[in-house]
Amino acid sequence: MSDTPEIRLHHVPWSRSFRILWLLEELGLDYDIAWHDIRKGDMQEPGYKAKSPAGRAPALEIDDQVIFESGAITQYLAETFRLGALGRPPHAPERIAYLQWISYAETMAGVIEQLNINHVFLRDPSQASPVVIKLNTARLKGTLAGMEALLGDQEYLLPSGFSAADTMMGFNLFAAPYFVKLDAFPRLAAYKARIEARPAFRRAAARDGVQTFYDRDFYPVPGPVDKNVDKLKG
Ligand SMILES: N[C@@H](CCC(=O)N[C@@H](CS)C(=O)NCC(=O)O)C(=O)O
Repeated sequence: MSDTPEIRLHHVPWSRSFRILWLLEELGLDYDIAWHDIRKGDMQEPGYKAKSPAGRAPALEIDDQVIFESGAITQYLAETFRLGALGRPPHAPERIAYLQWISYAETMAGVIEQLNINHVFLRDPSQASPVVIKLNTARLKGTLAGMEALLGDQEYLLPSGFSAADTMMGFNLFAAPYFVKLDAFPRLAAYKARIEARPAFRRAAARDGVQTFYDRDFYPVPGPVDKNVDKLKG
């Protein structure tokens, strides 16, 4: 790789690719952005699928390599450019927690994706499933509660301080409050304010612009729905 790599981020505004936008800003790397519109389906074209086989964002072009999956991109960038500061190397005391949080962000994002599909994507809202919404809202609450408990009094996800595990959460904590209010999670609310105050986060947010994906501030669970869903919450 060259000393100043050519970097292009394939990005959907305020989506999971925000994780990488923010990380690139934390790393102080130069990059350009290929913007994609999730509603237009351009990521399903064969040209893009050669970069990201599932037709998803992010994908990152770096010199002659292409990487897909935000967790893999996050680990690669942190390890390649600032392992000590933003990554946690093998055998480091926080290595396991670091890897866990990177994957946990995707567990939570998968639930958010279900809520996005049901509340926002469907052109015909009558096709939305109240049962799926109720179930996934409960599951999102569960992942937030787990994070609140593990965060404890720490400023960031790892006791020693900020890392690329935190940049993985940037999208999640942007999207989650549209479905679950953070009032019941004071540590998470403070953590969200803390990450949003970071200069690199603010630069990434400014580059992304005003979000236009959600057309209201909060999407409640429609009711009433089948009581049996409570048994499935998991
Ligand atoms: N596990 C993947 C998921 C990426 C993903 O699903 N991104 C969404 C945006 S948040 C996407 O591109 N969706 C396009 C689609 O579903 O058609 C990652 O973390 O990179």
